Amino acid sequence: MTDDNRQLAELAIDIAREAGELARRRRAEGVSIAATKSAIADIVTEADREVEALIRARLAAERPDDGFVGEESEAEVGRSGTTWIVDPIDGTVNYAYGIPSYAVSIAAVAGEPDPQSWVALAGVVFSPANGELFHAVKGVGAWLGSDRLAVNAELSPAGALLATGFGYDPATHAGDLARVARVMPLARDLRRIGSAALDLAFVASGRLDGYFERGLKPWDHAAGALLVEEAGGVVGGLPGARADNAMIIASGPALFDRLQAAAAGPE
Ligand code: LIP
Repeated sequence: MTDDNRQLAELAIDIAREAGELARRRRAEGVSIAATKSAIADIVTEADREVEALIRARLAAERPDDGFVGEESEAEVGRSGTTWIVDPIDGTVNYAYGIPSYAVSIAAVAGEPDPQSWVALAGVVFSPANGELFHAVKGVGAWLGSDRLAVNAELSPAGALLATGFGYDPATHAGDLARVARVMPLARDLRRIGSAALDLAFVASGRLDGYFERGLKPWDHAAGALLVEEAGGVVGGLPGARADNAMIIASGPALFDRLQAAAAGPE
């Protein structure tokens, strides 16, 4: 099984590099907004759609029996028991504004493509703007390039360096800000990077002590969550739940319970 997971990761790495180069090239040529989705701020660019089409075509050619769940196209049920969970450009608003913090996120999961039940087997988060490629293989480990990753096991006396995000719907912002106020006593500072996939990759690599956010979609966190877990971290949702749209919490073991309690808030 581990060799199979390694092969899934190698395929995802190859596809992520090709997809990321397309995204970077399109960004340099100029980006156009194709449509808005859940809210006026929830945009999709022509590049999002083109990059997802490339990823989907490569996976269909290499693994025709697998399922596919992507941010920008219809889901497809597979016959193999493996499903690919894809965000072609995570950090779309950054990408549209020319902020170089966006990533191609590709994960392979076993079982139903449901964050409450899937088993992540392999995950890749690729940052085309600086060429950093993070990947994880279930039961083997997580890497940035060829460097093994580990979450921060110890916290600074100054507090935790945390990251979060805010929803596209302005009606959710008051609740998100109240959550930040509850969490800040744990923090030395807060970052809002604008890509959940990069937030999770940075927790896995020790660049952040923890990350929390409400409102993510499965493709935002599928690959990054495996990076954190394979780097010795803990990923969860609200107390008693796995990471999902309601909440994701990711950190080293020493911080997780306190961060989850603060982010979840009063019962
Ligand atoms: C984004 C996430 C980010 C979140 C944004 C958005 P997208 O995903 O990566 O963490 O704060 O609201 O969901 O839309 O760029 O794929």
